[in-house]
Amino acid sequence: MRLIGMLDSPYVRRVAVSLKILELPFQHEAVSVFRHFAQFSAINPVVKAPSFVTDDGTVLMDSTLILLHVEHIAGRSLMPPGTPAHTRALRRIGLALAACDKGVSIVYERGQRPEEKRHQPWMDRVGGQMLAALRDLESEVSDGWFAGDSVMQPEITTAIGWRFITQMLPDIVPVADFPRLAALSARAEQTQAFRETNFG
Ligand SMILES: N[C@@H](CCC(=O)N[C@@H](CS)C(=O)NCC(=O)O)C(=O)O
Repeated sequence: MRLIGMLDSPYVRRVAVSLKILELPFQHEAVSVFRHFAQFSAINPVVKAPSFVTDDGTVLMDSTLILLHVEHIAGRSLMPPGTPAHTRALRRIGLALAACDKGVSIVYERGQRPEEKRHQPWMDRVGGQMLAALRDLESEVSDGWFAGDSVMQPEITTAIGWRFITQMLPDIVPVADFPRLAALSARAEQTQAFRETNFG
């Protein structure tokens, strides 16, 4: 199994960390959607990170779909059992992914669009959506992990999203307003799976 994409992508990193936690061996290829476009295109012409090449050579994309596949292979889920816990987990992952999507949009606006073509009201709107997702997520975090003792997909995606957003957009996020997210992220980053799949 091959995981294609840079670990500064929160989507690539959530798959990498999940694979480590599920103890599934994989080959990581740090190919950038921008700097290595031609190399990426040769693997997946759609150039979406993460791309994931299965053992039979099928190219999957979208981190959530890739996670469904790897959990299927592992015969183990990183989602909590029981409908109420599962529903809460989906809500938290949804918030974390929405925050990442908005963060990525801003990073691309800043990195790809010439300054004179940027539309500040749009940037403000996207930034507001990102902060709204983070605020709702902050209100869901208690001390420690979301629930129980183990790192599951809600913690993985939340911690990775927080690290990505605060690293890439420090001017937009008032970090002091999110002490629980900061604590969850710090705790997650100390675990072996996170240390082995370092941001960047
Ligand atoms: N919903 C997708 C989002 C993936 C995504 O947007 N990845 C970015 C890298 S962070 C990408 O592929 N960018 C290149 C592009 O969209 O052209 C997922 O969860 O995998």
